[in-house]
Amino acid sequence: MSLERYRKKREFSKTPEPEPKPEHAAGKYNPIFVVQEHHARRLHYDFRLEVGGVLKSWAVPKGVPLHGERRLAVQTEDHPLEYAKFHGKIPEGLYGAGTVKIWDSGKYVPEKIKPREIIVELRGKKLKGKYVLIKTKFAKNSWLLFRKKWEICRARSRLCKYSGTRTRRRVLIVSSETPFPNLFSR
Ligand SMILES: [Mn+2]
Repeated sequence: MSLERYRKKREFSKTPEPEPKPEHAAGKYNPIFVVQEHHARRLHYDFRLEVGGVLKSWAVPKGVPLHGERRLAVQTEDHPLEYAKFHGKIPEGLYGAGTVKIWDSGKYVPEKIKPREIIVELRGKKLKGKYVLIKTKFAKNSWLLFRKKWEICRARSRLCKYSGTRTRRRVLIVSSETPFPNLFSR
């Protein structure tokens, strides 16, 4: 994975964004994730996951969902790990001009990291639980991002006994959101 595209788009003498360091060894610790609220020409949320020494990145126009919504996520260029701490103002006229705030961050536990499908358990302050990213066929770089509820439900089978009808099942899943908000927190 290369940071070439990240470098090409930026002039590090002008932007406050970090210049990538030469290399990062992939550690054994749990990798990090970050969601940056980016008030660019259009507000969007940049969702980034540490994979192989870089931050794999997606722009999510509506933000990372806390519940069951499926959101469009457009993959963007890999970013350096240092970017996870970046917040500030990218000056007018530069690529990505606008304010960047850290919306959430933390560690994650990778469950599946494939070229077209990613499943991770996020351990952020706001985002907790399993999330899925699936590459779509609609357009280049377009993915779907959503919270994986079924797994959580199965893990708590006591709460997931259902009559077998779709409706009942849905009701139980929704109601299972609140009883154990700390399921994935440390
Ligand atoms: Mn952005």
